[in-house]
Amino acid sequence: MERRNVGRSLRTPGRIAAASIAASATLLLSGCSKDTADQWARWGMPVAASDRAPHIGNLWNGAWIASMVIGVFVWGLIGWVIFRYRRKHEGETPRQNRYNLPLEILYTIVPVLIISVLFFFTVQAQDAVGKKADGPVHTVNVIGQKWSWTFNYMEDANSSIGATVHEVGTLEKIPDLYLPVGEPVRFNLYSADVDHSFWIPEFYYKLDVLPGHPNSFDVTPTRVGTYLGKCAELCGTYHSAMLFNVHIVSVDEYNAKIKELASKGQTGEIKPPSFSATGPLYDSKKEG
Ligand SMILES: [Cu+2]
Repeated sequence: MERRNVGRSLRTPGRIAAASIAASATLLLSGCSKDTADQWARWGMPVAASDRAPHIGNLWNGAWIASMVIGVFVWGLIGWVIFRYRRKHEGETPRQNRYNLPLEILYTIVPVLIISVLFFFTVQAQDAVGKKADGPVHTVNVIGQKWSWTFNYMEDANSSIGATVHEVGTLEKIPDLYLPVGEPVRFNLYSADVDHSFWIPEFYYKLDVLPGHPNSFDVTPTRVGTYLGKCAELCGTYHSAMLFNVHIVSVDEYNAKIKELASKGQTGEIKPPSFSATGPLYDSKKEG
């Protein structure tokens, strides 16, 4: 009689827990819009907007799937060992398995294999993302400055613009970056002061913006839309304000926008300061 009461009192909280888990899961799933569900399918990544993003996206998804498979396997083993080898009698100690050489070799080889596979795919993705486009059609020279961005559109050779045009962002007005859809763009990144990092989340890519050490990457925007670019390096007091709007537009719209900047008199290139005179740390001759 007493035993049955104990059983019942254990079962009831168990049922309540199961019911509340089911209820919260239903609530969570029913609250999911299609966008949220799609974002889950990308393991939290935004919708890609460049030709390079799928390489990172596949690496990201693959790494999550591999981690989950390994995780479920290890959790299963842990659970199995806990139940299978639990203490059945007072004072009993399970058989200990120390200095088991084959097991220890296995413990070493398996993680090395896992890391090697991840390393292989990481290097492959890195090479694909960092590959220079053959003959980029557009070049944008970017300057990161405390605490905004300057964009120079190097369009002298573009017959429908024929000039270099710039836009300087400030803390009061975040700048707009216009990019033509489907055409390769080369970004050259310069810093006017400290380390920044140029990041467009929809490109699945960011690159350091360093004083005295120009960086560069190529990308072809693939999806028309407006996105938010950011600085991804904690660079000082107003780091969080280092935002910029990214407008991926048709080639005609792009040309029109750049011409509009030119008509406002924003022609010529804004150059980053030279760091060669500020000491050995930023000696451009040494840094190449
Ligand atoms: Cu910054």
